[in-house]
Amino acid sequence: MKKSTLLIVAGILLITLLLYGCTRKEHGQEMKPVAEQESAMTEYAEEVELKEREKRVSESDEEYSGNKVNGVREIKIEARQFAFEPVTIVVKKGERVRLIAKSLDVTHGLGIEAYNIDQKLPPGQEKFIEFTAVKSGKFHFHCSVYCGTGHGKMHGTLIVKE
Ligand SMILES: [Cu+2]
Repeated sequence: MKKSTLLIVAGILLITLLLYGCTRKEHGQEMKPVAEQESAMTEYAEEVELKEREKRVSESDEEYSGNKVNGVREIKIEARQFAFEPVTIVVKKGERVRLIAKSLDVTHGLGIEAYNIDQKLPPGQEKFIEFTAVKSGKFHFHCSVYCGTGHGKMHGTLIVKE
C-alpha cells in the first residue's frame, strides 16, 4: 500500500472520529433540555395530582351532611307533616354529631333507635340532639310522636360511614 493511500485512510478515520465526537457532543447537549423538559413535566404532573387530591378531599367532605363546627358535625333537620328534611343524614364513624331538629307545624318526634335517641319536637323550637357515631351502618329514624294520618310514613335514614 502506498504511503499516500495510508494517509488518506488515516485522514478519513480522523474525520470520521471527529464527526462522531461532534455528533455525540450535540446529542449530549440535547440531553439536557430533554431532562429539563421531563422534570418540568413531572412538576406539572405533581401539581395536577395535588389539585386533584385537594378536590377529592373537598368532595369527600361533601359526602357528609351539614357542617363541621369546632369538631362537631352540625346537621339541621326539619320535621313537618309528613316528612323529614333531609330524609338521609350521612356522618362519619367516630365523629361527634349534633342534630339541630325543628318542627315546622305540629309536635313531632325524632327517634333513632340504634342510637337510643327519642327527642320530642314541639313546633317552632330548635332541639339539639348530640351523639357520637360509634356504630357504622344504615340506621332507620322515624317520627316518634303521633302527628296525623301520614305519621307512619315519616321515616329517614342515618348513614354512618366507616
Ligand atoms: Cu309523627
